[in-house]
Amino acid sequence: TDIPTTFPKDFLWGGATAANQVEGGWNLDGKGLTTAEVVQKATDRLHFRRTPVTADSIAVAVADKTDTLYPKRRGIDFYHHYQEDIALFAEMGFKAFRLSISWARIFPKGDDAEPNEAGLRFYDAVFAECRRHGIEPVVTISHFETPLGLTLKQNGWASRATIEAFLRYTAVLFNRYKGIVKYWLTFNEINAIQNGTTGTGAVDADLPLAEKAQLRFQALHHQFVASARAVQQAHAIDPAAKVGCMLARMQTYPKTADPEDVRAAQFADQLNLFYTDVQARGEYPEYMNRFFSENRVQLVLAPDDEEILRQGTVDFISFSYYMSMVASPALNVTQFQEGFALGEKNPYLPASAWGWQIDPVGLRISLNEMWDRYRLPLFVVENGLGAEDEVTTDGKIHDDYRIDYLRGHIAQMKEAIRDGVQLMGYTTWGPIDLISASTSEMSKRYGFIYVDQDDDGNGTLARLRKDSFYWYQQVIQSNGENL
Ligand code: P53
Repeated sequence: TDIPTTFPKDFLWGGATAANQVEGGWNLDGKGLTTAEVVQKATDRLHFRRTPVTADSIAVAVADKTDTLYPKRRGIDFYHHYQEDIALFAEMGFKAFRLSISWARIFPKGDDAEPNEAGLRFYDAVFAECRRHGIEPVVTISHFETPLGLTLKQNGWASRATIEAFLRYTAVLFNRYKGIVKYWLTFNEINAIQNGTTGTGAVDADLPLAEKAQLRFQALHHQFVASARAVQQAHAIDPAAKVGCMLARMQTYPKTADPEDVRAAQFADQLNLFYTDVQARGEYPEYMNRFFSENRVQLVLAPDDEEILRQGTVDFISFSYYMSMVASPALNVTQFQEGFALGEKNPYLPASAWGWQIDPVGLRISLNEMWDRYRLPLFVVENGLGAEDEVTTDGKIHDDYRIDYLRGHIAQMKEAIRDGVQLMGYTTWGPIDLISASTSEMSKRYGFIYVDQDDDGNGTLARLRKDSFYWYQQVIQSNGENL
């Protein structure tokens, strides 16, 4: 049999962004507010978790018409720079551009009677620009951008009614972009329900701990059902469409060879992979029944839900990969009440300035594990290094640290392909500098393209090519041979 030795010819090289981190234009052309735009920027960069959202903080945010405390309102003004930015992606040779649609541009309150034509026209123009450059759009339908209207009206995904609102939104997208968008992702990092409002669009910061898990898993269940129905809807509207799920993969290692530590790591991996188990295999895995019962989570299921989950499994599996984790035997349900955590230090790995442990081999391990478990095509839709960059006096950015990070991960993807893993593509996170999701910083930069803007929103917004720009260009040009 043939053992592949390299990246497939049609490999989707590119980059990935999200509307709320790049677009700006937060109140233009009829767009409504999203939950992303009411989260205040973090005060501590190593504070991995977002500033909590409460009913009071939302009221303050809604009354505030500026972007001072809310950098996601300004993004990098992709709303007005998309032609220039997509042209730069094309110059690097991108085959794919992953972006999200902001639901509140299309349905400003989330469940309006009619879609907002001006919002749709923006994405028409973005997709036309991609097509002009031969770039395949990969579209995330919901990337931490629940319309605030749904939060205020029904506490977002905590309510089952949000499923219907979502399906009206997806029907508009699938009909309008039939033949234009082939690859869709339903929910970005669906396991971000662990981060509360960001993932669920529900306000739960003031709830007692025990009630948080209940709310978040119920919200998640509604997302699972919505996602499964969207898969079926997409296939009915456009038989050529491919719909994937998306997980923040947290590859976890045991701290020592002590079987208790090994079991702790296995458990942590189960709690991470369970989301994809549901979306790819069409049912909740048995181990979650024990977890739910031990943590007094009681899911409310409608009569058809299990059948919907079985019928609406995904066509491919996408995930983000930034780092690996070390399991602590103390891991329990509090992980789901307090949000993503960096966990214990791995003495064998370096970490970024934000404490994210850099582990290229972990990507090969994850790819193998996920391929073995699901036998579905995989797509790495986020990977990258957040770092502060320095512009030299001659306008250059020498980001060799970023090149090293990406080179290591691409080399390990190649190993995984040689191991037999089916890999569709690789879109790096933030091909252009953007606002960070967790801390809302501009100075946490991921891009091949530098954007002249600081954490307070000062700057010309000029776009500059970093050293990594030219490096990635030749990686794509050589189809991953020339690293
Ligand atoms: P930032 C944590 C762990 C892994 C992925 O994150 C994460 C996060 C943050 O919630 O999110 C994804 O900008 C997410 C992107 C985000 C990117 O990783 O906090 O899908 O929206 O920007 C990087 O450095």
